[in-house]
Amino acid sequence: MSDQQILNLEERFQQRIDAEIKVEPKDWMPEKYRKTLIRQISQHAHSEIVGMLPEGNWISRAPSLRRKVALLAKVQDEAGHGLYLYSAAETLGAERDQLTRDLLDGKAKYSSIFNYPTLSWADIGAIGWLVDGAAIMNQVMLTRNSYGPYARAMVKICKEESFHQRQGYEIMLTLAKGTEEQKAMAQDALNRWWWPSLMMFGPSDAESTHSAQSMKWKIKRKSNDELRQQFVDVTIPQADFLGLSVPDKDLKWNEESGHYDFGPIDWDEFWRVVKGNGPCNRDRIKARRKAYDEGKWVREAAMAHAEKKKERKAKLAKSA
Ligand code: FAQ
Repeated sequence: MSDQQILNLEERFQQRIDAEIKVEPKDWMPEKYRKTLIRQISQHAHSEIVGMLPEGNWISRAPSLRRKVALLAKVQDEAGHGLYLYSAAETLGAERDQLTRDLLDGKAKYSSIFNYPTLSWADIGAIGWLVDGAAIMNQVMLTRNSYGPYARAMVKICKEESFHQRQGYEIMLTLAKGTEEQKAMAQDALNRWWWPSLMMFGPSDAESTHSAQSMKWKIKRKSNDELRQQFVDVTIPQADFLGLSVPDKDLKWNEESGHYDFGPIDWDEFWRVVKGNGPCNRDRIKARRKAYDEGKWVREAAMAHAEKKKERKAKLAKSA
């Protein structure tokens, strides 16, 4: 294809995006659009799968049967989200096994937030409230992203994330209205998860390398900073209702802008965690590697079963 033909195709592609027409797997798309989506969708899928680990740590220690059932269901939903997202990446030509190996080899990113430890039961409440709260804030915009399979997967994911957020907030509410010791646990969890939750939205708009192009292609509809501000504005009244306070001495309501002003984010910490040097990065990858190695026989058995089924079907077709 000549450069001019590619330029024409790109122009037509952008016009379709501007007209809010969804891109589907068999449509022509610029190679960079395809690669950007594979990068973002696979990072998101990896985040869901790695995100099961900090919570999985508390399934056997949940304080009641009801809490255990809800947490099990939540962690199971996260596995499901990972699977829808890997499937969406496959529609773009990515191979699932390669995506997994990129994660295990440290080549692919996943959300910084899952590299922090869950030290107490209150952390499960804080994750549901803050981490799922931040995830929804970002993911509601993704239900309207320009790539059809990703947008459709996000609709179901957002419904489930909303249940996750509520179960987390309910845990925080129970602790905050409980004994002094329980309230202190809830406050301690908020202290530790607040800033990492704000970091989840990614670098500031000025430092965000992909935002401009992704907004033009309507993969992203809102910038990292816009979503972060929206999250702060929604979450502070929820913290007030709990009678807890966020660990930010600069936080204050700004009458003029109609938003909360908040203090500076420690971007050195963010990049340290993203680059593999957070408190739990090594443990997380080690756990995923172990699961991959121990699951080898399951993958092999599933492949052998699929092969047998295919052969049986071919035999039946021949004899018909
Ligand atoms: N952690 O140019 P930008 C969840 C990287 S799901 C690590 O702004 P972009 C559910 C970024 O990849 C949570 N890396 O990038 C759950 C890029 O690096 P690259 C995950 C980060 O893509 C809840 C570089 O920095 N959600 O929580 C992070 O335009 C509870 C420059 O950044 C999604 O993945 C970070 N926080 O915007 C599960 C949603 N932020 O690739 C269990 C989909 C940025 O060039 C329990 N993703 N980076 O090497 C997105 O919306 C976007 O990818 C952003 C980043 C907004 C995350």
